[in-house]
Amino acid sequence: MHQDIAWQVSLFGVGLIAVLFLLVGLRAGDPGELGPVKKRLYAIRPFWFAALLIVGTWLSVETLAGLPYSATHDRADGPADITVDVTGHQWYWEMDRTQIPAGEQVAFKVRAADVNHGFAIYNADHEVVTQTQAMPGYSNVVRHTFREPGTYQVMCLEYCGLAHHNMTRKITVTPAES
Ligand SMILES: [Cu+2]
Repeated sequence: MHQDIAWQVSLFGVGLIAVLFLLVGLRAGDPGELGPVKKRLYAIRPFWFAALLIVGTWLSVETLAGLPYSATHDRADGPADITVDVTGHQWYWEMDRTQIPAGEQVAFKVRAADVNHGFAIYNADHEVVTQTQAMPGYSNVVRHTFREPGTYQVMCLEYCGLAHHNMTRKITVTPAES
């Protein structure tokens, strides 16, 4: 869904730039009167500046207010309840387990078979619940306790080639056993 929107916005932006180039190209032979044009454009400059200041301030507050992100992983304190072996490949995730009961601490042992990948787990609201790097030759362990049952999605956070966007895998968190 997000990728569709990004694609449409990019296409619209590229189209807009193309139209601007075309207009400038068509009017290239017509020098016109520079004086009045300059005067008019200079007159709207303070408004442009004010508009950019407002939009820029709003965008900064909206996007930066949550930084820095708080830690999403659990502390390593004694053995985890469940260990899941994860290996990132171009372009899929190999996992020895994708069903996890809520409330149990999981240690994801993350490796890569070829190039660097980014192992990130998203909840249903598309928020990252935890993440770590998947690197060839290393084993990175990230611990997480799923509190909410539901479907989670693993995605790759490190661009790793042609089908990077296809590196998804579902994790199903079942209600806590009690
Ligand atoms: Cu990747």
